[in-house]
Amino acid sequence: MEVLDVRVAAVLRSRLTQYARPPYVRWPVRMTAPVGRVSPRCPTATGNRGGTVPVFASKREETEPPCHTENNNMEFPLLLLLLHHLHFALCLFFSLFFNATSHMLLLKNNTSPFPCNFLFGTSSSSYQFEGAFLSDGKGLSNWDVFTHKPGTIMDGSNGDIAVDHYHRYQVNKAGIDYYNRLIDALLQRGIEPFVTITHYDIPQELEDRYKGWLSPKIQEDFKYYADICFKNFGDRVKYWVTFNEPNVAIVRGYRSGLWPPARCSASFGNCSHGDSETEPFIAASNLILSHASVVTLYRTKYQKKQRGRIGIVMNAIWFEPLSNSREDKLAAERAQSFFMNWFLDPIILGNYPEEMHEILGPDLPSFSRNDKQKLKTSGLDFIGVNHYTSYYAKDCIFSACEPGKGSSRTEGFALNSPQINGFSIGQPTELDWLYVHPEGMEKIVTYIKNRYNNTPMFITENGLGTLEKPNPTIEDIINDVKRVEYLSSYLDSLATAIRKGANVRGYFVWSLLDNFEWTYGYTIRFGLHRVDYATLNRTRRFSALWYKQFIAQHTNKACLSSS
Ligand code: PNW
Repeated sequence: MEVLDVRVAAVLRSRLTQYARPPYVRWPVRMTAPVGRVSPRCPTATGNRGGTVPVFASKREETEPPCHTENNNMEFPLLLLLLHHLHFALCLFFSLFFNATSHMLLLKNNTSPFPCNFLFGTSSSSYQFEGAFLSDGKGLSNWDVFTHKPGTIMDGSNGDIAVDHYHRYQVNKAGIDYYNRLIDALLQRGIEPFVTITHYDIPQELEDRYKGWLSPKIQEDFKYYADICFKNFGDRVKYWVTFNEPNVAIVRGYRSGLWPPARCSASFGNCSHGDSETEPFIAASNLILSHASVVTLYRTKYQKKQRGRIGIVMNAIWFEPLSNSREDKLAAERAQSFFMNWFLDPIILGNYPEEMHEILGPDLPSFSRNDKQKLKTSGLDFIGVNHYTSYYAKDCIFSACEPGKGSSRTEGFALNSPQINGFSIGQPTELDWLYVHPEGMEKIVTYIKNRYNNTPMFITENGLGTLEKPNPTIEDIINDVKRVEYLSSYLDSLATAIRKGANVRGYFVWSLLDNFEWTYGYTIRFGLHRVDYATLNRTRRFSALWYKQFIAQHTNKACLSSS
């Protein structure tokens, strides 16, 4: 009998008040650490099936004997379900489904398309998981302040407690201790921490003092904070991410104003301050240069000794032209340039996309010679890709578009939306921005491969958010077949891109647990494990078992076939 467990994601955060850069900058500092490295060649039973934090298959090195049969993998989940839930009919359904889906994607000779040492994992973020918002001297973040304002979050909630990870994961001492213990515990279990230095939230004090990302001063503070992270954790952390989805944070913070610091102009949203036409580009420029400063710092002071890699994570939507017309194809290109390439081009290629220069003119801040030099020598080691959905893109230069979302100059005059003129890019879900379009995974990965010279990629997030019925039964809670279908179809599409040569090194599901879904509060659930918010108890969903099984099959096959 075998157990192969998924892997845990962990959220890391340092509570660094005591290290504050003078006079008293407080990065509450959220570091997200997804991922587990799972490369069990021949997993054995661990007996660990419960608890709040799942613990998993350890890293097994190439010296381990090869696994015998794949059939063994089926016994444990089936038995576990039978014993634990006594829902016999349900279990039978699950086990049949397991058998049917977890063998998917194996190639004819029974090998997996995912290369040896491919990392499978799940992801999470500190604000969404940790809670403990005033513990251990942590300062307020811009998200703490934002969520406490009435009317900002759908269900009136906030991340004060979130899923209580800060307390539930281990003894609650000061922040650095917390992360040290967490990192050590992950490594002991063969799980590779993948640490995001900033996942949206920044100290409110920096907003108050100099308007956060609108000021170039933030570069020094961000560098100071990152230095503390490298110094304290870099001996064990080998994958660093400077920012999570700066494209989403900046668009929502400075164009639509839906997220902190809630700045926009009147035609873009309902804000008391801001300028949607110019501020997003100023904020992005300071953020790009902050990334470059921190990468330079890592390269010059730490990388040689610590031997880690550093990258950035982008939200990556695949933009499909609405029609075959040349205009719509160019519009899809522009939509991509104004969303993702806006950040990746300067970091990897040294300047903003040409279309941005043409359309924005002087509203696009230019990089000084010094900045360009810094960008050129820093770059990145990998691109993190958060991919969930695809949108249609339609031209608004040569044809008329309704004014409003998507069609503005700030988005390159490319109307982009999952539904245009009654055409829907895929199956809608319970989230208004998420439509199921698995082909988008292959397309976006291939696009990034071609544009950025096949830089190594990690799929740092992919997953499905769902609503839960009031008073759910146990079956409602654990039977998340839709999530399994979503994940398996996107993995299938990813496998195609890898077979065709994309340099993808890992894939992490968003998310390990249900958690605080930003302006949706706790109403939307992305977890492989369900959280009961009254008790904070965790319950494993079907998708967690399915993913465990999937990882086992693919990890083992890949390594056997390449050895
Ligand atoms: C990501 N979109 O956000 C974030 O990194 C996570 O914190 C978040 O919980 C997760 O995805 C699920 O939403 C996104 O509009 C925000 O395409 C917006 C989009 C996608 C992802």
